[in-house]
Amino acid sequence: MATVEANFDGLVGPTHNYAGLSRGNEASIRHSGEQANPKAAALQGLEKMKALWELGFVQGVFPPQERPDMVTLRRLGFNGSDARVLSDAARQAPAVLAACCSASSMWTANAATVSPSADCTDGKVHFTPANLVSKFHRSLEHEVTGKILKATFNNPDFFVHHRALPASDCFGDEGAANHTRFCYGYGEPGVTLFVYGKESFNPRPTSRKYPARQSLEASQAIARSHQLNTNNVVYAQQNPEVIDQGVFHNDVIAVGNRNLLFCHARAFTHQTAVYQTLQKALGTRALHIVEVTEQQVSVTQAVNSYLFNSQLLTLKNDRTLIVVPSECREEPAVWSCLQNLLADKGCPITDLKVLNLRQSMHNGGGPACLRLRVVLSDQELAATNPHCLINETRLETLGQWINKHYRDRLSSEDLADPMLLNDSRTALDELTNILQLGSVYSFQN
Ligand code: SUG
Repeated sequence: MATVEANFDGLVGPTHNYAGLSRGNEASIRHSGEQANPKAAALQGLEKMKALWELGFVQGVFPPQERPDMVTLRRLGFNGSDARVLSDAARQAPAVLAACCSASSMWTANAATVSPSADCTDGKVHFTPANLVSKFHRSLEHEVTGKILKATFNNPDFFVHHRALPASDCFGDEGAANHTRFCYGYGEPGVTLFVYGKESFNPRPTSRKYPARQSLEASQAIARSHQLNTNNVVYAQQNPEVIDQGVFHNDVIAVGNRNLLFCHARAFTHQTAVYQTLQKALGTRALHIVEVTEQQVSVTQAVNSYLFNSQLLTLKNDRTLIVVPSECREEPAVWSCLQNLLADKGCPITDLKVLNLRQSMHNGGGPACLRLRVVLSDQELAATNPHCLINETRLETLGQWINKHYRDRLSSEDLADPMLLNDSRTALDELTNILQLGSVYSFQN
């Protein structure tokens, strides 16, 4: 029985814009107010899916959410026609309107935590949508995320869908961005590493300047409901100092694949102990650690380039590919670090792919943010909605769909345009047909 790691990438939504909504995420603040290009953003994301599919990986697609989020705007007291709701919100509460228009669901690493069947006592794949309570604009995602996950993995013989954790900061959950699974083969039981930024019920020193988003208690709750074996679960605290330097998720400073961990030397508190605990949990076979020191690449350079927000992928010939954003080429220390790793015969990272994801990067989302990893056996893959998987026809259809519906310019003044709402609904309605998801959006009911 073959088992693969499929990557489900978020399709960028038609309202992609730069609203500066994420304090603690340096790129989001730096590019706040700039004009965005939703069409280019969506095409860049599609190119990424194409590139990985062409390399032979199983590549899935995750649709965007309905934005502007009219249900939330009405819940917040705006009423009348849709046009009236939008214009009142733009006048009275532009920041609320911007939050309700964010295309942030594109970063599917934050959509959910997924545990493969090999790790769960009941032998099924478990999904928990992330509540994302740390940021208002992202807290609006989990309900529809849950619907999309159910429509994509729609077979109770193989898939278990949990509700998001309670919507409290005590259980702040940012999904797979703080979750890494180590294993030898994808189908074998693995070790789950949960990285948290704070302990809600046992406060210890945490970040000061920027909020820590993930709580230990959230990760523990997920480990319980996913029925993970406690011997195979490791919890590590993120270094609070790096959160204050813009590392708002662990995947901005560390990435793992199979028995390889690629990270910065300042990623975790008690970093050596974390390595030892992971190695112990993995048993007799070695955990490869590729650690980059502050002298080689500073945390600031890592945050600017998103070196660690890369994807590590096992190629068919068992070599390991690293997929990085083009910003890595522009930061000399990072580029030379990558060249040194590739030249080092003892380094498990052997191949490199550079992608242009500029539109997403300007909001703090690199290659790893854009994908949700779902490990699937061949039976589970066969039970997955096939219309959500990338193939040549789907790539062509989605490319045409983007070119037909997306604008190539979007600024904050455009968010109240009722035509943007209508165009987005038309596009999403068509998309649910392409992906055969049924009615997942409120405007469809
Ligand atoms: O949650 N940016 C996202 C970026 C998420 C990146 N994901 C991972 N690291 N896995 C965030 O901060 C910015 C939106 C704006 O400012 O318009 C935003 O939400």
